[in-house]
Amino acid sequence: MLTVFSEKHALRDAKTELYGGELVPPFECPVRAEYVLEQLQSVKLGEVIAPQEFGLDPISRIHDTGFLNFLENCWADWQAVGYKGEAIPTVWPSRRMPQDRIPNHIEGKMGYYCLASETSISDGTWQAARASANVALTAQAAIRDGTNEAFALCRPPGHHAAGDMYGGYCFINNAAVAAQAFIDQGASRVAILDVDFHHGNGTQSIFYNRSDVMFLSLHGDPKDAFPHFLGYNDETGTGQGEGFNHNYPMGPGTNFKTWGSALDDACQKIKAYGPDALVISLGVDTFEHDPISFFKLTSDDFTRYGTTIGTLKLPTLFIMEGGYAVEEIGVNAVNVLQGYEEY
Ligand code: OKP
Ligand code: ZN
Repeated sequence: MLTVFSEKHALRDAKTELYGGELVPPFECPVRAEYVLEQLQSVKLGEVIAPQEFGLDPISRIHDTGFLNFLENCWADWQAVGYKGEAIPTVWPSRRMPQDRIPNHIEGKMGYYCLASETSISDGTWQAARASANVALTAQAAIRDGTNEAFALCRPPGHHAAGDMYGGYCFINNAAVAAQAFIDQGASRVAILDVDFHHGNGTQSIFYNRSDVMFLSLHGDPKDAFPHFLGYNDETGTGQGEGFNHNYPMGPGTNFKTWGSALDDACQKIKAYGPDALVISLGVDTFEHDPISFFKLTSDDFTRYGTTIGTLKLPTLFIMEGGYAVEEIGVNAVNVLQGYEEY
């Protein structure tokens, strides 16, 4: 399988994550991508290429221009105020406040454009996020040009990023940008299957009122898991999008028996939808030893479900999302890709 990878991922190297009231080293760290790269090279999965530059146009199809300008300038604006630490918001437009005023001060801007404050912004964040989107778009272009499957080794991840919000370690929604590129190049329908442990709230919100992109997500029940405020199974889409959003929230301790049945159900819906392309938001934080998640998939389960995805026989773009058991992240991610190829 073709892989796209950018060394620029390493520019995303924040020193802090707000976790349990402490500032700790981020779970979403550069070594994650290096371990996945090492594993796919050691099993000789296939060619690894660097991304092309696509510019901001395909990203602007998904993200608000004000939001992208904010991301680009956030770190400089934060430093200009004289703050010493990494950029973390402290105030939000919460209930009974207007949702449409954008403050001038960086402190207010951050709250306006942020959905979760664990994710610090620092030097290089924007450059790495741009490179990550280019990785997704390069893999997408390979599929458009006739390659049946490709792996975008994206970092930072993207599925929590909405049209105008970052958070949950995500800045640009790589999966959404790639799905939109398929549509803009003539695809009638695209399905996005999100198998990351966390609900892909950003992707869901981006396509919620559309029927040309179906979103399906298997994830920890938001009653108990991040992002906590989206991902319930009664969220089925609105307007034209009604019936094109499918959530499978599952509780603590969920094993492959339960998870695999949800996947089978999702695959049936994808088949019935008949998409021209399938985008997989591939997070491997469903792993039994993941430090921030509560599902119980084993390394072998990743191979098994890769094969299930392969049985759909669709042009498939895998996009790396989460996975924080870094020692095993390479084996687990590459197992999915090898399982897919086995079919
Ligand atoms: C990003 B991705 C746990 C707090 C979780 C953020 C998790 C972001 C996950 N106590 N904080 O979907 O893997
Ligand atoms: Zn996740």
